Amino acid sequence: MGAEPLEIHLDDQDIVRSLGHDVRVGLTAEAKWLPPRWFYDARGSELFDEITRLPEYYPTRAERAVLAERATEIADLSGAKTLIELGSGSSEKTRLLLDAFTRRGDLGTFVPLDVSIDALRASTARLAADYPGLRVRGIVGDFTRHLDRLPTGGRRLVAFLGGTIGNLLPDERAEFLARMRAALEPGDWLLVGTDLVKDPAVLVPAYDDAAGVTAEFNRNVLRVLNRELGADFDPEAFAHVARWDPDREWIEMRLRAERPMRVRVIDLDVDFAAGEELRTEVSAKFRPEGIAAELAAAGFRAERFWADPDGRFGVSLARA
Ligand code: AVJ
Repeated sequence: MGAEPLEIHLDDQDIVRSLGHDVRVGLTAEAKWLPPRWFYDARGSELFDEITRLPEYYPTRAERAVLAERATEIADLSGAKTLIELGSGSSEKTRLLLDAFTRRGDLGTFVPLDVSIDALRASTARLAADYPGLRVRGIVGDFTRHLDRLPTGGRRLVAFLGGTIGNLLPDERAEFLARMRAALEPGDWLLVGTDLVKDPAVLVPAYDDAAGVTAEFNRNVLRVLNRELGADFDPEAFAHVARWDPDREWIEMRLRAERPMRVRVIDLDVDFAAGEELRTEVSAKFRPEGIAAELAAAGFRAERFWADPDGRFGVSLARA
């Protein structure tokens, strides 16, 4: 059947407009910040793939262990005909689900949605080649903005893996889950992966690896700003910071200006004091009871929760 042409809801103009908006809001704020979605250009998506193979970065392996064990159960319980994956990236772990659905002879369509057109092009081509008979409909879009563009009809399972839901702030997360629920019909399912609260001695190195790949990934957002908005950041003048916030139970990635700087972005002069930090990502860690409560508050029925044997990462299956 092969991959269909990508459906593009985020074109270059959109990207520049919405990146410009985020820069105006985030870089003029008292405490500077940028949303993490801008990491994922072609290079950023590659760096993230590299992160998933680092010894310190356990979430990908832990989630894969859960999916390997539960994929058949997920396919049986949901009986889905369409698998939609939000923030799909390379869709590597999703193959475990595709294999289980294929064994049932059930799945008709796979719909990966991602902000990175390059990552999607590569993954849809590979998947179409490896799963003959599967209809692959890639959507270039942002899961916080384009939930209304998901295909309707048939029983759907929406997979939101990797712990990416943790990149949303608590109020954004509640809004996202409510909108997700509204986009689904009774009988549809949501599968969501969440990294779990654990010892900061394990958490922090996962976001500050010895090889410095995460530091490069973090600085990549400045390269994106330079390219897309003609900014003049010197990425090397920013140090990578990963910090555990024990009250909010999240990891923050920051970029710390190593000297005073004035950076030109669009029509803004952005001043950094020496040592000033720019927050580039929040990655929330969860407790099982908290996840269940958030799903219920959004109108989902949490049916299953599985963690890997070391209790590092959880996967929840909920019914709309
Ligand atoms: C893919 C968003 C889940 O938050 O762990 C990896 C991204 N950031 N290392 C995460 C990330 C730094 C990752 N998510």
